[in-house]
Amino acid sequence: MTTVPRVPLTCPLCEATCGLEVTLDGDRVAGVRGDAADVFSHGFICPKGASLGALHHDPDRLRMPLLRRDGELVEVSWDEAFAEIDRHLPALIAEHGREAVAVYAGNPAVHNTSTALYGPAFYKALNTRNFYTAGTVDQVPKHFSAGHMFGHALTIPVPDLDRTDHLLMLGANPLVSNGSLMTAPDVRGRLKALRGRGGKLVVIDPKRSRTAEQADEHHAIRPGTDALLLFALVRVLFDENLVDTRDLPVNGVDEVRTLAEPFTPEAVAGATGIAAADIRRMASELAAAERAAVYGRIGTTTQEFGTLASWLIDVLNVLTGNLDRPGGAMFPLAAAGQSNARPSKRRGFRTGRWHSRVRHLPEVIGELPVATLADEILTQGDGQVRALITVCGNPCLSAPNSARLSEALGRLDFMVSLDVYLNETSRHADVILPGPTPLERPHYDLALYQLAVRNVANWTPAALPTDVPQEWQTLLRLTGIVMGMGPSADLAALDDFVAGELAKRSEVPVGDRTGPARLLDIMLRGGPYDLTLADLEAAPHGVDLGPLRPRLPDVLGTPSGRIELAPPEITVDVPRLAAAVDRPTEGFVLIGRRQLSSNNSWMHNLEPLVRGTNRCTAQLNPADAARLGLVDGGIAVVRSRAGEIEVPVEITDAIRPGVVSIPHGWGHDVDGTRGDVARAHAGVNSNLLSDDQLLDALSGTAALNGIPVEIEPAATTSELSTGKIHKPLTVVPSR
Ligand SMILES: Nc1nc2c(c(=O)[nH]1)N[C@H]1C(S)=C(S)[C@@H](COP(=O)(O)OP(=O)(O)OC[C@H]3O[C@@H](n4cnc5c(=O)[nH]c(N)nc54)[C@H](O)[C@@H]3O)O[C@H]1N2
Ligand SMILES: Nc1nc2c(c(=O)[nH]1)N[C@H]1C(S)=C(S)[C@@H](COP(=O)(O)OP(=O)(O)OC[C@H]3O[C@@H](n4cnc5c(=O)[nH]c(N)nc54)[C@H](O)[C@@H]3O)O[C@H]1N2
Ligand code: SF4
Ligand SMILES: [Mo]
Repeated sequence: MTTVPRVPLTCPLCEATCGLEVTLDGDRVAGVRGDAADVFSHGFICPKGASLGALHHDPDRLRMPLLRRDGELVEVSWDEAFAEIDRHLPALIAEHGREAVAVYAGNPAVHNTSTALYGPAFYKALNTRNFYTAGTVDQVPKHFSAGHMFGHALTIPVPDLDRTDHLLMLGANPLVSNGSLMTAPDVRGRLKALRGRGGKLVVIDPKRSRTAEQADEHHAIRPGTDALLLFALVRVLFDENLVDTRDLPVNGVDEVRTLAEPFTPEAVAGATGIAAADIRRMASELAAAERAAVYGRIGTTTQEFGTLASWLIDVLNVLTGNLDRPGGAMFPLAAAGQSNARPSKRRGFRTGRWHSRVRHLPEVIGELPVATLADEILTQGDGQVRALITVCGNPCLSAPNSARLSEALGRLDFMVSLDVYLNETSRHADVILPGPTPLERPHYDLALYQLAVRNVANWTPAALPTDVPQEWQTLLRLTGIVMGMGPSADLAALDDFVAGELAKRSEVPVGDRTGPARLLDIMLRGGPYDLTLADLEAAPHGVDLGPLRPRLPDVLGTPSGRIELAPPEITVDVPRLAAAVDRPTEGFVLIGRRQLSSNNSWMHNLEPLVRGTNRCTAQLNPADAARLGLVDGGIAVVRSRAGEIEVPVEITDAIRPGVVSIPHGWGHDVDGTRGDVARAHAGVNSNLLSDDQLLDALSGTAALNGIPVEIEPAATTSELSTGKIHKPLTVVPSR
């Protein structure tokens, strides 16, 4: 065997798109390190990227399909697996209709060139309105606000991190998460540079997070109240004549002024826990900064007022004149797939084109809220969901009230999981179809370059060959099945069709490659930089397309052609926020946190990652712990409307009083999964506590932060029981 040193690979695990260098020893991964020559990440790597070799070699990872026979999931050939799906899925659709099949696409589906490019063809063939993704436990409020303000759901401004002088950051911890809706490898280095050039970083977070520790200023806000704080900042800008929208084309400034009236700093100080004087100073410093940006993430989206907070963040960017200018909040322009790259037809943005059957929740960006998936499965009647296809998702750990969802998945007639592990979700499947590892597939980050703080493009080929079919092939086979072509449709013909359609839309020749390479080549050719895939192949460390450039007004897709600062679809929710000003502030609320060596729910079977400092603990303030009689390392019972868990206590003064922080993605001790390492480091599933009834009213996104809970010491501290269901499960009968 020959040694192939240093194969470049873009890491697909999170949004940072780091360039890595894989050292191979034959077909073994000898090491993974940061690629110093990468045009964007310059050698940065985190523990997860460094564990790609461990993922590749994990003996528990699936390499062959699993099929349920006599209740047991057993390994079968690919043909047997597809034959089984062909026996069930078309018949089920014929009998119960298309809405009887639901799809849940999880987070890695966005980070995977195969699923990103060929998932849509399959979903289109399925044509079900029961389409769910991890977006409704994540960023959908931002799509909602961006859609109405700028005319397209993906026209989301990102902080111009490398040039700003002042960054106001809410509900994000990029030193741990490595950035989100802000593709920026090495955020630590970039924030250091910001402060090095005399800039200021202000962090708003109930916890003194790692990012807050590096900030000039940190305010421990009460969870769920960011929209109040943001509105008060808006109000101060108006009061003190600090509004300066430059020459931005913007409607609705006066409406916002009126809407902000009730939210004086004094009025919101009690609810937010931030002093009025601090709010006034924050507003004037934001306005005074030469170049400033306001940025918010998970803590501002997955909460009760997620859409209002997401909107107000960009309202501040507009009112301070920082939208679309260097050092402010800018619109990236990716080389491929940027949905707003061409001048828009200005059709505007619509939601609620259909509604969920049981709770009548509106569609947003073609999706229904995953918080209601269990309702759709458990509630009998026309249109009941009877089959589910998960694509790179683990909703049994990531969705709210996951005990109820898990119960629901157990009642499906048929379930298929495209997944690389037999885990908490895929254990319910009748067929599991695995895919290749990140080392066995080419990568181009179609989604995340659209949110990058610098315009870059990088294609890396597969580092290793594989026997596992590429997921685009699997998805085309599934497409053939639901189109009635049987389990062995002509994949080349289907692929030609998909490519042909894309080429037509992009107005470029279809080209002669196959699979994602061809689709990407078409997108690059039709894209704003006139690149080809061959250009990217010739640049293994990436192509740097330069800093972000102003894109107004062409980037706007609103019917008016202007920024809509006060869209009625958003402002309709302001009275609900106003009512929150006087809410009682006693009682505990639950928030989440991310951990450096953890990736949502699914890399816990890798020894190098669980060995570290990840601990699935309930973090509590010392004063709260003392009052409750809890000691560090002792066991607390945490209870919500949805459920109850027992979890070890970690006492830290980094947490604001009245708040308990538990990371999500743990709870690997359920029956029927494969993964001894994960089981040995099981932790507890915090989504047994999050509530499927607690949603951001506008977007249907789950409020995973700010959940009311009660806490008490466990009766016995000897044994950890995990995941008692607090409320009995009910199956809603048909009406
Ligand atoms: N309480 C609480 N809950 C949360 C959050 C929170 O902050 N607090 N965060 C939410 C957020 S932001 C997100 S994005 C969601 C994530 O929610 P999900 O997307 O549902 O969950 P993941 O943990 O990302 O699970 C990914 C699944 O994909 C599989 N997988 C990984 N790589 C591949 C691949 O290449 N191919 C295939 N076919 N499968 C693959 C893994 O084995 C795993 O089963 O969780 C949400 N849940
Ligand atoms: N290592 C690692 N990296 C990841 C992931 C992972 O699981 N592990 N997941 C990836 C995914 S899917 C995503 S979406 C991104 C998310 O990226 P981030 O949004 O940066 O995620 P977190 O690190 O959870 O940071 C959220 C912060 O919000 C705070 N917070 C909670 N509630 C509130 C609130 O009401 N108001 C305010 N102001 N703050 C609040 C929390 O204390 C926490 O510090 O991370 C990605 N990167
Ligand atoms: S920061 Fe994200 S992209 Fe970079 S190495 Fe870590 S997981 Fe991969
Ligand atoms: Mo996410």
